[in-house]
Amino acid sequence: MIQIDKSLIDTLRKSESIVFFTGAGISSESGIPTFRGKDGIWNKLKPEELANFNAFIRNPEMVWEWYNHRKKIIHEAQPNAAHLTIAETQNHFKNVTVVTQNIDNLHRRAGSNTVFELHGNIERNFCINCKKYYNEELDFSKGVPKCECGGLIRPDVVWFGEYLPEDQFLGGEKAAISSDVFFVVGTSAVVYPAAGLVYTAKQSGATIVEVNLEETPLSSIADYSYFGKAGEILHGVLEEYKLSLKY
Ligand code: BJW
Ligand code: ZN
Repeated sequence: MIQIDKSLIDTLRKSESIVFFTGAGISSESGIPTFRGKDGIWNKLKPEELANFNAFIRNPEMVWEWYNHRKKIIHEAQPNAAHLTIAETQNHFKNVTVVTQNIDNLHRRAGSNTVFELHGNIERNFCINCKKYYNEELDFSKGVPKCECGGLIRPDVVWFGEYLPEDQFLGGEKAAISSDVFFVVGTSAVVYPAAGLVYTAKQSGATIVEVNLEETPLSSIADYSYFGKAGEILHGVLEEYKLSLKY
């Protein structure tokens, strides 16, 4: 059991606005593979071959195969202790915002109310030609599904070289600027502009708390770093916080 610093609990007791900035590591305890690191899917598959628009145009079947495989895993997954603890913090703080790079919907399924999704959502799809949304189950029986206009349908996720959805990024940035405590959970923090929000929060005066299995490029700017499983550490922080309220 990791010791949570008393000074962090004191800071939390004075805090109104908490942000949880999350990445693939938070969902790994739900059985969803991460991208990088020891068990990352990109040890086997190269990101540039799959997570970009040119790859999709070159080989839409292969890219869809990858997303359908992940969709199946995501549908079978359940929110874990980390997602549930984050949702529970809503009972204790005035403003709790989740800013996630994940496309798996698990924060909402866990009960988090304010969630900004920086890299899209695997539940949605749209036509690359006319941008019409297709959020119902797609039919792959005749190959890659097409829009009524003839355009290919793609998942509504953000690939390399693509802009992040502006409303989602601005929402995340606003939350970062006004946060008192900014948790960075389960992300390798190498993908931009998402990772830049941690610097935005730091420059705005937030206390940065990193939760990861290992060090990341952000560890040096974190005020607190806890190395271990997100579910256990976040649960530990909330329990210590609740305990402190009794005295
Ligand atoms: C645990 C754990 C447990 C595990 N408990 N922890 C050079 C410098 C700077 C930027 C660039 C550059 N060259 C290019 C760029 C831009 C590029 C970028 O950042 N590249 C870098 C990688 C070099 N960014 C972009 O292209 C972005 N767009 C953009 O910049 O637009 C402007 C623009 C427009 C036009 C032209 C040029 C620029 C878009 C980025 C989109 C990223 N998309 C993906 C795929 C999304 C869809 C999908 O899911 O399929 O998003 S890539 C992938 O990485 C995914 C993730 O959201 C993202 C981040 O990964 P994450 O979440 O951090 O996961 P991992 O696996 O990396 O880390 C997991 C961590 O968890 C590890 O640290 C583990 O230790 C930890 N862990 N178990 C706690 N139980
Ligand atoms: Zn269309």
